[in-house]
This record gives sequence, C-alpha cells and structure tokens, in this order.
Amino acid sequence: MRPRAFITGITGQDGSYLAELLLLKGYEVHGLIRRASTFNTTRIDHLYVDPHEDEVRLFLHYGDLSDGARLVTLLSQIQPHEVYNLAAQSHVRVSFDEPIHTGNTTGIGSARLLEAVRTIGLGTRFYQASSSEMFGATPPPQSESTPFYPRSPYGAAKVYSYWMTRNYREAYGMYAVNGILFNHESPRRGATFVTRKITRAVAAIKAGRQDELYLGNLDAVRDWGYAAEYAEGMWRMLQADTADDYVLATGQAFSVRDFLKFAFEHVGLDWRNHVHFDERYLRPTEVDALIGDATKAKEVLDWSASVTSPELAAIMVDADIAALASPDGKWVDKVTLDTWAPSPQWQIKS
Ligand code: NDP
Ligand code: GDR
Repeated sequence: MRPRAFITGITGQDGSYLAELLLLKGYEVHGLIRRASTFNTTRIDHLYVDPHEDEVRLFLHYGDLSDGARLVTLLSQIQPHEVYNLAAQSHVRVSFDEPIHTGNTTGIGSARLLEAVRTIGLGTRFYQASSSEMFGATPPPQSESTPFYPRSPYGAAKVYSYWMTRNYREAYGMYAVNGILFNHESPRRGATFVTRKITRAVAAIKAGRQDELYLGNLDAVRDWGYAAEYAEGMWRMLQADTADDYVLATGQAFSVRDFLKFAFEHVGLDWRNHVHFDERYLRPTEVDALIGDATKAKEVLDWSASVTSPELAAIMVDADIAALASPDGKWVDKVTLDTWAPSPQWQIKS
C-alpha cells in the first residue's frame, strides 16, 4: 500500500523540501495550508498537479493549528501513516512581539495535533519539529542530553511541544519523536532570517539595485546546515525501529560575520562597504552560540550533514542571483535525490 503522510507547515521552507522528498519516495502527501488573501504556496507550486489529472499524489487542505476540531476531522479522513508537525510561528525576534500567538501556535498547536493523532487511534507515527533554540543559554556543544534554557517565547513554546511529544510517547505508547534541528537554510529560507536576508542583499547589491544592508548582532554563532539534507533526517527518524529524539546539525560553528564574509566574497564584494548596524534587529535576550553534536543521528540513522556554511552561502547567493534574473519572479530551486547514502549529494536544478 502507498504510504500516506500529513505535513503541517507544508508551505514553509522545510515543508516544501519534505513534500518533495516524500513524493520522490513514492508517498501520497497531504498538506495543511492556511487560507490567505494572497497565494502562500510559492514554495510548493512546482509540485502541484491539478486534482483533475491522473496520478495526483499531493493534496492540500485548509486548516490551522489553532483549530483542533479541524485537525481531528482531517486526520480521520486522511488516515495518514506519518504526521510531520512543521507548522509554527518560527521567527525568534517576532516571538517577542507576539508571545501569546507564538505560544498558541508553536506550543499548544502541537498539543492539538498530538491529541488529534491519539484520537484517531491508528498507530500513526508523529514527528515534532523541535529546535536548538530550546538550548538557548546552555553553552555548546549541545546534544540530546543537554539541558534546555530557552531565551525567547519561541524557545519556551518549543520546549513545551518537546515535552508534550515525549509525554504522548511515554503515556500512550505513541510513536512520537522530536527532531532537534539546528539552523538550516536554503534558497527557500524566509527572507527575514539572517542568512537569506544577507544572500538576497548580496544579489541585489551585485546587480546594482541596492547598496546597504542593516543587521543586528554579528557576533552570534550558529551551526548552519542545508535544509534539503535535513528533510531526509526527519524522514529517517520516523523509519527507525523505536521512537527516540535526535539532534541534526553539522557540528561546524560560524558567526553572522563569517556568513557575511562567505556570501559577499562569493561575488567579489567586501561586506564592510555595505553592512550597517540597526538596533531594531537585536533581541531582548540573545542566544549566543548553538553548535550541535549529531553523533546519535549518525550512529542510529546513518544521517550526517555534508554542506556547511561556506558552501551553503554560495548555494544561496547563486540562487538569489538566478531568482533576480528570472523573468516572472517565480523562480524556485528544485532538488532531486540522486544519490543519498552513504554520503548525501543533492543537486540544485534551475
Ligand atoms: P517557516 O517559517 O518557513 O514555515 C512555517 C510554516 O508553518 C508555514 O507553512 C506556515 O504557513 C505554517 N504556519 C504558521 N502558523 C501556522 C498555523 N497557526 N497553522 C498552520 N500552519 C501555520 O519554517 P521552517 O520551514 O524554517 O521550519 C519548519 C519548522 O521547524 C518550524 O516549526 C520551525 O520552528 C522548526 N525549526 C526550524 C529550523 C530552521 O532552521 N529552519 C530549526 C529548528 C526548528 P504560511 O506559509 O501560511 O505562513
Ligand atoms: P534564529 O535565526 O534566531 O537562530 O532562529 P535568525 O536567522 O533569525 O537569527 C540568527 C542570528 O542572527 C542574528 N542577527 C539577525 N537575525 C535576523 N533575523 N535579522 C537580522 O537583521 C539579524 N542581525 C543579526 C540574530 O540575532 C541571531 O543571533 C532560526 C529559526 O529558523 C527558528 O525557527 C529555529 O528554531 C532556529 O533557527 C534554530
């Protein structure tokens, strides 16, 4: 029987790569989308097939993590084998402006979905998009056994979802796992996260359309990986014999300043001629350094990251230059899984 997956957050960066990957693996994919007055499906438009055609395997359903009844109805109809909970208010800085909304979506939204999975009672496997932000102020390296010390409403909401996922596993015997993912980026990354903000600016500056870029804290250290590779790690977590929690990370640490250097130098520019400080991009409490130890994922899932920040910056700058040159502005990178194991090789196709 064809495996069926349900993805919340399918219109986001990770949801789009995961949908692509699961379709490549032969799944029937169902995604939750929010009704909006403008189209919000740009990242998955290239996967969409008119429902009147034959061989349709991607289905989109309106809904929202704030509406628990809708989640029960949908899961009852779809009867998925796997549920991936990727939906969230995912911006750390914005979570200080909207702490209640963030708690309701990023925190309690997960509880609503867990409860819906439990209610339909079909043994569905559940993946929770947990985050390195849960470690917050705890110094690196961070692994599955590192204590949490969240530094934002977003981080606190993710800690709640992490423990709810573990509790459903322990209380009800559900196959429910936390993927504790460190920062992962791509040409599909939201434009207000720092890497994409930088690479879009580099493309615009190179094209002569922009001259300045305003940023906050350049000293923050992150472990930036490539989102397409992380989607495979999520899937592998749900294929393991027993449910467990895993860190996915590259183990490589770079500062925002390093990433600036990689991105600007890729097109022969000096970032110091273009970047200015703006305090509006500072956070009330910052997370200074996140560097992951993904040994367990390597040992149990045979997953490891191959792309680190210097290469990632080049991939993203090249993609933003291509996007700027595209006539309709609808350019989306397309990824194909050519050879994954044992060493992951992904190809970007324009
Ligand atoms: P994005 O911000 O790109 O995508 C978030 C998705 O959630 C979008 O599809 C968005 O829909 C959807 N969404 C937001 N609120 C709701 C809601 N109330 N109901 C239903 N859907 C909603 O995030 P990423 O793809 O980068 O991340 C995926 C998940 O992984 C998130 O949970 C994030 O917190 C987590 N994570 C991300 C990491 C990263 O580095 N990218 C690292 C660790 C964890 P819409 O398109 O309509 O806005
Ligand atoms: P982060 O990602 O907070 O780690 O959360 P983000 O790219 O927003 O910030 C990374 C670091 O860069 C510093 N910074 C800036 N950040 C933004 N957005 N804009 C700026 O202008 C800027 N200048 C400096 C930040 O202070 C921070 O230290 C991401 C999200 O995807 C979360 O959902 C996910 O859980 C974590 O990664 C792991």
